[in-house]
Amino acid sequence: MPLVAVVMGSKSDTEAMQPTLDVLTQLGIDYEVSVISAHRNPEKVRQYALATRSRGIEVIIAAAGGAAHLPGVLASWTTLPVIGIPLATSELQGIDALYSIVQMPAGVPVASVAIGTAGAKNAAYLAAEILGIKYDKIRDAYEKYRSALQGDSR
Ligand code: RP5
Repeated sequence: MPLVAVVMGSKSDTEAMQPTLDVLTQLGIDYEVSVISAHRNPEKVRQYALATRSRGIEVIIAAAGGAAHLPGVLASWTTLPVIGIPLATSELQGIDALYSIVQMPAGVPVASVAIGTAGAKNAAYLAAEILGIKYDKIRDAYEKYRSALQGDSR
């Protein structure tokens, strides 16, 4: 059963999101992937978000470019943690998405990671940290990864 819901605003976001999926796979975290546009299909976003917890989802990773309202709208319909990834898909190269995601009004938080590949990977690592509180296997896998970083002399 998937623990992480990965949601993106457009099919065109797929390539940018691959690093997230790769890291989740490497850490042995089950996930599902959905493409739902917050502006083209807001009702679907609502229904999807409302059903996540009862389906066993524990963390939502939501990626969008441009005005990037998807993470915030998902967060408005659930109290599960939402991690937003600002994508560099517009003329503003993700600065717009970053500001949108990071500037949520008080009370409805969205955790924002960086623009680009580092952010896409970190969303998965952050999800692992959250899930690692409850799941020893995920914590072990993530801690192994972190230990390996110490020998990385780049
Ligand atoms: C956002 O706008 C999507 O996340 C994507 O990054 C960007 C362009 O997507 P389209 O709606 O043009 O497919 O909503």
